[in-house]
Amino acid sequence: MVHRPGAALAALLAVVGLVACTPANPAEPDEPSGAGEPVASQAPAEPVGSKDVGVQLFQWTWDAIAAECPALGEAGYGWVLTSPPNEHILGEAWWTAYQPVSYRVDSRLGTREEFAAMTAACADAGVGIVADAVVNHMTGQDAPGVGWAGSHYDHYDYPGLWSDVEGHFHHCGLTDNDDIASYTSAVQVRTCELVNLADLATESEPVRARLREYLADLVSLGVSGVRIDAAKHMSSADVEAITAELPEDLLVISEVIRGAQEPIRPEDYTDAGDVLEFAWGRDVAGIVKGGALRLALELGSPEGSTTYLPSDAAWIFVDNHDTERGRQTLSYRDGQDYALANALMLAADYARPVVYSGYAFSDRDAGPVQDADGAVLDATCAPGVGPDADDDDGSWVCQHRWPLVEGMVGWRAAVGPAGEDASTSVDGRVVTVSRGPRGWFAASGNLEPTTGRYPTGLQPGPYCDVAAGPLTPEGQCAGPTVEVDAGGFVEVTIPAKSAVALHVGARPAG
Ligand code: LM2
Ligand code: CA
Repeated sequence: MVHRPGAALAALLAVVGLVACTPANPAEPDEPSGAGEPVASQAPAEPVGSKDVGVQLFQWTWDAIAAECPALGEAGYGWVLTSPPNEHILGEAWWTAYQPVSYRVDSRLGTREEFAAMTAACADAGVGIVADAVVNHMTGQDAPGVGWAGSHYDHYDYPGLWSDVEGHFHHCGLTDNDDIASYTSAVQVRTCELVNLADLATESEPVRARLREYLADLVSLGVSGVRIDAAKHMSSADVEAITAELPEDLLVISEVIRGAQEPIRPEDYTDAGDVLEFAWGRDVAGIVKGGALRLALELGSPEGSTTYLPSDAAWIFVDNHDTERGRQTLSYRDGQDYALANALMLAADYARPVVYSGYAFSDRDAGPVQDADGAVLDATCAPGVGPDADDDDGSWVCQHRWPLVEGMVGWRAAVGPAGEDASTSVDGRVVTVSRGPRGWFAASGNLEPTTGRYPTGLQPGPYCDVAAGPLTPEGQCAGPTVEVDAGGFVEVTIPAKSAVALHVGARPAG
């Protein structure tokens, strides 16, 4: 079975009851109304209600995700990417999660029951769960040990699951220690070991069958999708075989890090489903720092200078748990530039976005805050999270609640996919995006506030600037109110390296 990327997303959204619906009173993609026309005669535009935004809640417990889901759904997020849910090695570092010991859904992030309760609570809030599936490898430990749930293991022996004598592991014999030495060799990348991690023989049918069973178990627990970790280290045929029996509507997102000069390409994996496009986050970092923001909205488009995955197969992100620990992308430490990059991602027409949300760290290996037994403590978001907050190590950065990020998630949910009334214009380092009568967005790469008068497709009247955050629970603007005049024009001051965002779903009450 072949997953069709666009169809898989539509189906995911349908599963959680979020499929884009045509408003009862469709807004006309008209020119702004002429001066003198009475405002009351205008048919109000309505949000089109598409929720294609994911959020990676890195190292959040199942209980904490369940508690966050109502707010996520309210903000306009469609799904959560979790950390791996299966049994893993012991230890404080975050990356213990990437060394599986068994496929028991029992980890320091929560039990099987808690996982199931999370998928149910999130479904109630209209939010899907996508689980990170580590299926390329097992542990990288040379000494035997015991996993989180009590399973005994040795590097190449996982009793009742995998064993060397049955041929479940690769020993590539191509490098000194069987580790991958060169990414220009596809056979090394796929059959040698990634940092000593015991590499499963994913071309063999018994291995594939057991991995299919694990993914089916996740589906039985209510997931709407899976991220295939280290997909580059398996052939695309292996990924297709392992995911072949998943329900047609399940989201499959392969992690294939794009690398220059490498023979294995993200494009090779689109038959299994969607693929993460790593180039977007790398490219946007320099663009936002430089300030020519127009380029960020061209990434992946035919006018852009880069070759990316096709839009309908791609998921993009400003950073993830790996890249925030490297130097190639922006991260929460970049403050306002980072918030702006997220806003541009959410305003872009290319692909679909994944917001990242983790915890502050100075040591690359440092895990999330844990109790004496190693169980991760439930994440909480402090009031006032945002680009200027000074986060102590271990505190939850809650990027998904930063006002500009959350406001733009609501903007995207309200304006829906770019239709024929979508347009973009550039004025120096200011770029504006119009989504006809549903929304308007302006971002500035200037280092000083920029004041200007701009045309929009919005109906006249007051709108909340959601760059300052979504509507308050009382229906008030979180920040400034912007008046759209009778001709459809706005006069706004865009703060330095920031944005102004207006949409039909966020208008001041009264
Ligand atoms: C991934 N995608 O392909 C994950 O996104 C990434 O976070 C994982 O690496 C990697 N693949 C394997 O799943 C992380 C982390 C590594 C860590 C591994 C395994 O970035 O640093 O490696 O997980 O836990 C650690 C040590 C490494 C050691 C290895 C095996 O850092 O020095 O290698 O464990 O013991 C001898
Ligand atoms: Ca492999």
